[in-house]
Amino acid sequence: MIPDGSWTKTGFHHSPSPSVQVLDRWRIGIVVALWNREITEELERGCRAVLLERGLREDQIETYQVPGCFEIPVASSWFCSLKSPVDAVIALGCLIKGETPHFDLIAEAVNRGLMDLSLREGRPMVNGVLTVLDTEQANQRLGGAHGHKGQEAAYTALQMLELRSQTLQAT
Ligand code: DLZ
Repeated sequence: MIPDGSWTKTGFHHSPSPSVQVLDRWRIGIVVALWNREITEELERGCRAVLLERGLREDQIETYQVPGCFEIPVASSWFCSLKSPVDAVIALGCLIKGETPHFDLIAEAVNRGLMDLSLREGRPMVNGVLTVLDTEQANQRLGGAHGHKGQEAAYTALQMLELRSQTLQAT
């Protein structure tokens, strides 16, 4: 079930229907990493379900699949350099901590990459990458005790696009 917006431990998740501007004009790119695929497929499913349920059309949402989280920032940048760039990107992936420093290095690279891109492009890059110790922690974030991070990423993108509409009207 898709919850309405609410305050949770992790922040506010927006529920009001998006404005006409958002529904008519904005396009959203989803970049989903295929590493830990069962988990990331569910992140994407929940994310798309919220976007469609809130009124976006299928043609306003495009997905790029990448091998792993490390590839997310560059694929996100490709969304920004399209002839008709997307207005926000939602990054979905799952990093599971192993016994090497890989986890921290990739998590740091993805965070930094998305933030740099977001500031450079002036577009939201929503970070829906799970960083967990094991699959149980991941499942708790796919509709378990810690909500559904794919759905939350969708709400975050809609909330940022709504804010962007307002700031453009004010200038
Ligand atoms: C190499 C690697 C490892 C160890 N773990 C993960 C992971 O938990 N989640 C994920 O999305 N990707 C992982 N990768 C793959 C890297 O993100 C990347 O795809 C490769 O290093 C190739 O650049």
